[in-house]
Parts: sequence; structure tokens; C-alpha cells
Amino acid sequence: MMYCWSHAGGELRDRRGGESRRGRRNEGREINHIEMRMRRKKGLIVAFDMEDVDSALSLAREMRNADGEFVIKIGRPLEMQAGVKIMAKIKEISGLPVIYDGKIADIPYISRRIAENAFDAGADAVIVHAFVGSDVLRAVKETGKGDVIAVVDMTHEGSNEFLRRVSSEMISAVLDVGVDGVVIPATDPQRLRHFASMIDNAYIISPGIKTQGASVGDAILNGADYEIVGRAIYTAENPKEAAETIYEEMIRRWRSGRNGRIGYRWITGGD
Ligand code: O7M
Repeated sequence: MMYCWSHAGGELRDRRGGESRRGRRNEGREINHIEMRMRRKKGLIVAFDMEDVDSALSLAREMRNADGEFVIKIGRPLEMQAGVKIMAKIKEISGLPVIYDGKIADIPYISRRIAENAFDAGADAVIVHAFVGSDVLRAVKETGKGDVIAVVDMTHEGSNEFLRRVSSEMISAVLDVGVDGVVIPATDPQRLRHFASMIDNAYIISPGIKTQGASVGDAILNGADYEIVGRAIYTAENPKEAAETIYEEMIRRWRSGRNGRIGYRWITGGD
């Protein structure tokens, strides 16, 4: 059975148009990064921030059969160890969409080159800082090679010094440029809910779960589409099982919380 990522519905369908199925879902999936972009849906982004290349490849292999909606985010620590080619490799062996988290923040020409290199190496999406300005986001968007995700707020304490003062303005600016996704922390659920109400045409991905203080499901309940988890997965004894358990917990909370009242609280995260 061949699977492909359908642009129209954002659903994993078999080639004859059948519905997606649970378990062994990535098996035999066609690898085509133009077709495998992220869409607005509930899922878990596994942050591959480990520096040991063998463990990264081994988890990528296991994720091929993981039960749930997963995306892999490759951070600089792993890229610095393995080189840019690690993206195609992880994408191929996992059968999952891959985000390059280079947190790009340079002049338009250089930012565009970094993004092009990442897309050409197999990334389906790249992450760019919004604070550098709309011309940078436009330059990256104009590559037309994959999703562009903008950082407008961060989880760590230091983001209170400068970044958080201009998050609202940055959201309006990145939406004007037409980015595909926006990064908003899970560590301040009320703020996330407020920002989510401003965002219609982009998906929201949300870090800060577990190690940085937010509970699994907090972000999804407050308007995010994907939660991002790193250390709680890749440092676990069985990382694949940890990813599946976190995904299940996230979906369970989302299903049971949609009709109930959500208990808001402030969490100071980020280290
Ligand atoms: O779950 P952790 O804390 O081990 O990892 C969190 C991941 O989310 C890690 O890859 C960070 O780079 C990322 N992240 C933050 O922790 N805070 C932010 O404000 C933004 C990000 C992020 O993903 O930005 C794209």
C-alpha cells in the first residue's frame, strides 16, 4: 500500500483515496517533500535535539511505525554533528515530515540561502525569527520550496526582556506575509489562547511541554495545532514509547477538555 500526504485534506490517504489508518501508517509512504507539508491538525512534533547521530537515526527508524500524528523537528545541535544531509536521511527512514529549526535570523539574502539549503536537503518546513522583519520572512517565503514557520514569542525567561513586548505586532506582520505556521509557547496558556484567537490562516506549534513546565495537552486545549516535545522523549528509556504515550495523553486531554473549563495558570518555563 502506498501512502502520500494529501494537500487538499491534510490527511494521510492511500493512493486509491482511502482513509488513513492507525499503526504502521508510514510504511511504504512515498517520500516527496513538496507533497509532505504540515497542515492544520492536531499532532506531536518530536524535537530531535540530541547530538548523538546514531540515537537520532535509531529513533527515526522507530518512528516509522509509531502510532499517532508525528512530525520531526531537527535542531542545530544535531545538524552541527551530522551535517545538513541528516534531514533527508531522517525523513526517508521515518517517513515523516521534517522541520529544520535553524531559527533563521539574518539579512534577507542569507536567510533565503539558509532556507533554500534546508529545503533542498529535504526539509518540509523551516523556522525563521519574526523579529528580523517582514523582508526576511518574505525572502524565505519566496523560495516557494516549503512551509515557513515564524517565531513570535519564546518560552525562556529572557523573552520577557524584549521579545514579548512586540509579539502581537509580530503576529500581524507574519500573517500579512502569509507564513504557514507560527511558534507560540505552551508555558503561558492564557497568552497562547489570546494569540490563537488572532491567527486564522496558519497553524500554531507550541513548545515548552514537560521539561519546561507546561503539561501535555495545555497548548492544544488553548488553540495550538501541534505540541513540541524534546527532552521528555529523546532522553526517555524508550523514546518511541514516550512519544506515543505523550501523543495519546495530548489527544485524550484535547477530546475531554473541548467541552469543559480549562484551568489556566502561569508557568515560568525555559532553560
Ligand atoms: O521539550 P524540550 O524543552 O526539551 O525542547 C523544546 C524544543 O522546543 C527545543 O527544540 C527548543 O529549541 C524548542 N523551542 C523552545 O523550547 N522554546 C521556544 O520558545 C521555541 C522553541 C522552538 O521550537 O522554536 C521553533
